Amino acid sequence: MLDFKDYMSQVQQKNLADCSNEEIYVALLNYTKEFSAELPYNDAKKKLYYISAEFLIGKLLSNNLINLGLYETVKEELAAAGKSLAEVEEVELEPSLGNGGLGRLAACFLDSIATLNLNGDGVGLNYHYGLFQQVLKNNEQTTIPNHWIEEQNWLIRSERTYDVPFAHFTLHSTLYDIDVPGYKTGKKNRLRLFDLDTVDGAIIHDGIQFDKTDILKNLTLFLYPDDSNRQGELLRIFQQYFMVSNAAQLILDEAVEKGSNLYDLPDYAVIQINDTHPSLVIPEMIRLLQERGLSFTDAVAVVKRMTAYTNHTILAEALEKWPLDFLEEVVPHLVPIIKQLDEDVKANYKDSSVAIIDENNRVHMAHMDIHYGYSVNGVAALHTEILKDSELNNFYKLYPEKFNNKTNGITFRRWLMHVNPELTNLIDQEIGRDWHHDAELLQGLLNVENRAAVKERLEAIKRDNKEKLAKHLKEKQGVELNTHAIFDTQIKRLHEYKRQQMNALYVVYKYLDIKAGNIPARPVTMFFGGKAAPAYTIAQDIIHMIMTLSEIIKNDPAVAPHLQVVMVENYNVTEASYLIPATDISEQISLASKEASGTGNMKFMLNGALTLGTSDGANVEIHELVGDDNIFIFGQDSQTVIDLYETHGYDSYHYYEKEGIRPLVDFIVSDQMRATGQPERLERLHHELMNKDWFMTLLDLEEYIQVKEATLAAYEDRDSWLDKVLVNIAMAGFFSSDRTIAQYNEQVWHLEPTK
Ligand code: 26Q
Repeated sequence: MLDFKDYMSQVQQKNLADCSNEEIYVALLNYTKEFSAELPYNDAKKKLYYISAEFLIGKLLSNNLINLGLYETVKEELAAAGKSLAEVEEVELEPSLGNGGLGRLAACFLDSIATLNLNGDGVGLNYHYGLFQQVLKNNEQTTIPNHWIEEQNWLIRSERTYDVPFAHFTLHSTLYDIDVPGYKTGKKNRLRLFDLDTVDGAIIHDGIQFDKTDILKNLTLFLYPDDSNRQGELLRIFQQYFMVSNAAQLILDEAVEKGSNLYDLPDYAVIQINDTHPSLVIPEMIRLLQERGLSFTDAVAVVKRMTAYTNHTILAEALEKWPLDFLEEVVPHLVPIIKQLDEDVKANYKDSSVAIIDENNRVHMAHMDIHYGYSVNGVAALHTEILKDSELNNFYKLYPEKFNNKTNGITFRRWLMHVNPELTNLIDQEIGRDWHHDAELLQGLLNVENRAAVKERLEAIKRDNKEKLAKHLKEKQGVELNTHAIFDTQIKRLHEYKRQQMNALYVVYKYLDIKAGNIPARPVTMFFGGKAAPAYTIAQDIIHMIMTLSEIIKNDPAVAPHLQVVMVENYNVTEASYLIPATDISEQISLASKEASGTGNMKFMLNGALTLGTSDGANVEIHELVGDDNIFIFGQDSQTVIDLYETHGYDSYHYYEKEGIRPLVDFIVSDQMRATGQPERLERLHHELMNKDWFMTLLDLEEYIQVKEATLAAYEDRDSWLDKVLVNIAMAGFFSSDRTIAQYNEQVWHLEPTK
């Protein structure tokens, strides 16, 4: 294939220097697609189907160029023509086909599966609108639809179509593919997204409202925002069944094409169920196998040998339990199968806590996965232990052999090479390039000969990345940053358990402290970014508190030079790629036991930020890897928290009454806050913290403030801080998703790499 410059002149008949960034983007998109089209698929007898309601792939241009080995050349050719690849990238719309961690994990996994030459595709839905766009107005979040499919895009329409039967009609699907090239492997896999041709954006009104009942027009219209409000549940079931019925038919067809007689299907296919959203694939696969001649018993046995389930949360309210009535209304043909599976369970196990259908006729999707799959995994060591010891203990006692841990990971192609090219170059210069294929080799950074010079470079690179972020945020939302400040960042979905409200209470502390005359050694800039589910009122209130504080501080000349609070609008993968490389302190402050893993924590570590966090999720493993001196840990541990829940032993009012806490919490409803913000929102949040505080913010607040102050002080010892930074980068190799995927393959999937 031609190189890009020649492709432009010969195929597109254009001179690069005369093209707009838009024209270059479209040309590069097509060039990349054509280049990738020539690669063979990974091919082996057995294939993985990673079924997920979300794939938060983010912009694809640069990552595809990196994986195809074209990045450097294209960048240089553009530069020679006076163009910037970074500016061209900005033209691409981000496909935000995920809510947060779970969706982004699926995207990192696809990259690693392809890179390890494993035959595995992602299977999901082609949402026409990704997660809503967040617009910040009057210190509040408003939402607008997030269209990402432009006329020229990454989707490749395939010929494949399936009939998907619902209670009152049958739908015909269309399948789109997106190529997933491995990193310099010369081969590829696919992300396979099912869609419906009749979907119609014209039904959207008033922001992101639409008629929830018009299935033909809305089925794949929107990705669901992780929502505590349960309206639209029926549509969610329509989506899930459409996804898994298509997936199951695809799996059967591909296996039969390769010679499966269906009894041996597990030799041809393995299904990874990404949380419970695709769990209906179990009864659907049983149904289809029966249709193709297998007995119920044989079909169940086949399915049991080919499905594996990943749990991503222990929050009870997030575990899907569908009322049997709903399933009856949408997919009545699955109900007898689910009832039979439930009866079989009840015949074997008297313990009602492991039933599939409970006494309220709710179908517990996770229970079906555990009984009828062969593997159950958590996503970090602590999380898996909690599943085994508490949340799923009754299942662990039945099937100890099914439980295993797969600590999450991130793809270093996107989260280091793409977002931080300068750091990538430094590492290449110091230890060579072998770490590109074996991330543990980053540990070589611990023994570099010219340590002092490397630390100086690390400092300079961080400064450059702060400048890039400053330029970006200036253009995007008009804020001016002081790049000499310490950058402290908390970016993730808004959730009470993630405790953005605790960080906001620190802001109150710092504000009052500066007002009292304690001027910090160096200015601090605190970044927040995250979307709140539209129906999650308290999360909206927390955004409001943060933005109100930000405004008060900005307008206070005594404080503004020392403290800045920035709420980054519409936090997504693209924003993350600016924020993470520029950050000094990574805020990972969830209530211990509640954050299954976290993956942002890994991205920050890899980019030389130090973690300020609780002993939760993968923070525990980061702590073990870097040691006490290179991380800032605070707060009650998971066992204490679990005990507090069990004994109802937490009383927020008791903590509220403490001398150091009450003034901070009461500041939320102070005259100053009321004058700038909305009293209703502020009062609700104040009331919640004082009287309920389900995620125990006040329990850890005092220690958090103390340790955060110590972290800021530690920054002032530049020499020692940069040693810590170096250790963090060097030890981050464990968190490569290549390691995670290698473990899934060795212990769960058993795929033969193609050579
Ligand atoms: C469920 C029902 C109806 C509508 C939406 C949902 C829904 C959607 C998304 C429920 C959950 C999610 C997302 C969960 C998630 O992102 N979990 C995160 O997974 C990461 C990857 O394993 C972990 O690192 C995080 O700790 C975990 O919170």
